[in-house]
Amino acid sequence: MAYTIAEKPEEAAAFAKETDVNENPELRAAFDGKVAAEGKVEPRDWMPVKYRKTLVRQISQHAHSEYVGMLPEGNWVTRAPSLRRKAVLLSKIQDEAGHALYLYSAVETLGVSRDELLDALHEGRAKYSSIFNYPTLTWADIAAIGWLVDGAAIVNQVSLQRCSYGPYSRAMVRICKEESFHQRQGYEAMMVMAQGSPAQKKLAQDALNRWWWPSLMMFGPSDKDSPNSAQSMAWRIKRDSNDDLRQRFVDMTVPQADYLGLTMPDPDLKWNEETGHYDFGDIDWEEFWRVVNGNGICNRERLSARQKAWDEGAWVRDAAMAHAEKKRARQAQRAAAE
Ligand code: BYC
Repeated sequence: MAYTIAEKPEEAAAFAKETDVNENPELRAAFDGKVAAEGKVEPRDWMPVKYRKTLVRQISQHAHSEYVGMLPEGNWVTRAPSLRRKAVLLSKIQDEAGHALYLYSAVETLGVSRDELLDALHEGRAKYSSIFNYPTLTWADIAAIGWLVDGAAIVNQVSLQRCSYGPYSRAMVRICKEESFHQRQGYEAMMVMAQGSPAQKKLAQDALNRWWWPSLMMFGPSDKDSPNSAQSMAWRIKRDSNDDLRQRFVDMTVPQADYLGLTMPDPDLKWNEETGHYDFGDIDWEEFWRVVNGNGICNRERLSARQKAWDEGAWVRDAAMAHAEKKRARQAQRAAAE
């Protein structure tokens, strides 16, 4: 379906104005009070229909991102340059699968089944992070993903640890611990390449050139073009704006690139003494929307890889269900005999 930014603010305004059918003012006041007091909303608490919808939207997109995010890295498992690198990459990818599981479970607490979520992904109806639609051409791309992509993810997710929805916020605490290891191993791998032979340094610089701008796009559209931010921040689902988080990432990452002796691919990047932040060049929002709308370099490949894995895993799911059924029948038989 075509998506235009211009349509979105209207949709968002209509969404915020709608009131829940049969909304009870006392329950609503209790919910608002809890959110204002930094309390956590739990699955069995009453919540506005739109709060639930927003959580399902954001957390499911996040889960799909972790799930699809295994693919660009999976591309290098058989070609990692050493046994150590291979073992680290394998466990990092397993961590991403674990993150997807925590997040799909968090969505299930909101009353949506995992099958529904995966159907939406496989049929191309669900969004996942734009970043995973770029190819991993060289080993340096794997290092750059750890350093930049996981680095950007941490900045976003540290903020989400304070999300008002309990299960999401708790999932974020655990995920952040693992992401921080991912970021460090990526930076270490990048350092080895940046300080290696001229050919290795060239690969490192090339990976930085290709991953820098897509990493900035991970934070989403500018605040002025972000239809969901205002309501999500009012409900304390999001705690910082897209632009604030993006700026935090830039400020954190530029000195790291300097330390590596690499050059940021942005001629407009410079320290601003007055603001105490780095100024940076314009993001190519056309590219961003193209990728978000399914027309990035790897969108089709990613979805067909996920669909194939799902189809080929059918016998495993069937076997697990048959085993669970047998176990249940055996237990019932034993209970009847006692
Ligand atoms: N890509 O109103 P906005 C990882 C969509 S995985 C695609 O600002 P919101 C890792 C947005 O969904 C980490 N779509 O939205 C894994 C919305 O569309 P709908 C992934 C994007 O939700 C493996 C529309 O654009 N992290 O770390 O307020 C290996 C308008 O945007 C993107 C998360 O998912 C994008 N980049 O804010 C290595 C974090 N940006 O739904 C690493 C959780 C925006 O209205 N998510 N859109 O049709 C969030 O924090 C927020 O959802 C966002 C967007 C900041 C991403």
